[in-house]
Amino acid sequence: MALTYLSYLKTDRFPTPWCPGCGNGLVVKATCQALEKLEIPKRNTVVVSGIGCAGRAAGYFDMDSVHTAHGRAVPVAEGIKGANPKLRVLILSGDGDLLGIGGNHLLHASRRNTDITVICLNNEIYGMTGGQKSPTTPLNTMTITSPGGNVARPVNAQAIVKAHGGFFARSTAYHLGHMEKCIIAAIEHKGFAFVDARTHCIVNNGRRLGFRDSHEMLMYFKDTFTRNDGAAALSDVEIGIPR
Ligand SMILES: Cc1ncc(C[n+]2csc(CCOP(=O)(O)OP(=O)(O)O)c2C)c(N)n1
Ligand SMILES: [Mg+2]
Repeated sequence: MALTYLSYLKTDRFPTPWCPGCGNGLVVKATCQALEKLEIPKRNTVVVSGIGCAGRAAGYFDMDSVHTAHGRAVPVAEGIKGANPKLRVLILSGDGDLLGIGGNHLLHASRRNTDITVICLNNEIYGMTGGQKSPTTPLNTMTITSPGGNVARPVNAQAIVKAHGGFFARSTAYHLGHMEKCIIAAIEHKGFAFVDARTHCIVNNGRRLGFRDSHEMLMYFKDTFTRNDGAAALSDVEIGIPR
């Protein structure tokens, strides 16, 4: 019997711990719809997460999953792939987890071109711990640890991954059909693949920035990002799959 997207999830564990209005569930849904479209069996797929709100994702997949220590989703995924290359290994984790504490692992996994799919639930913040600035917080953005505006430039994951010949794509929680396509292409890519899945945190980020509700954050994605599939590189306000 064909699998439906919901059958990839442990729905009996719902509700998730995510706040009302959180975009993480949309990224999980797009991931499951990608798995459904690709008719990927549950048996030979492993989902790995680190720590954070996004890091809770792995526990909701009805397949082998690992909730690793903070920042360690990538090396654990590499270990799984190395031990059994027949397994398909997906990571769903946060921007802080993958690009902050785990940034060094990302650098070297992309350099090694390990055949894993990394879906970064990027809310530009450390959501779980209350809204501290993360490695993807834009310049000048106010957070609880940058009350006068973030003075550091965000990490350029696209440049890191592409410099090593890996697959990179970006989409948002508003552009769900597009996100699903990006995740499908990432899963189909042989080698290291990274999807910058922009998601919104209304409770610990958006309200501080003046958004009244999560719908306004989704409309921000709609109004800000333009599609640019096939370009050599994406600008900060573009979604797509660069060459
Ligand atoms: C070694 C270690 N350092 C710090 C923490 C505290 N901590 C828990 S979640 C988190 C940030 C997670 O941010 P991100 O990966 O962006 O996930 P989000 O909550 O935003 O989805 C931090 C710093 C921890 N659990 N372990
Ligand atoms: Mg985050």
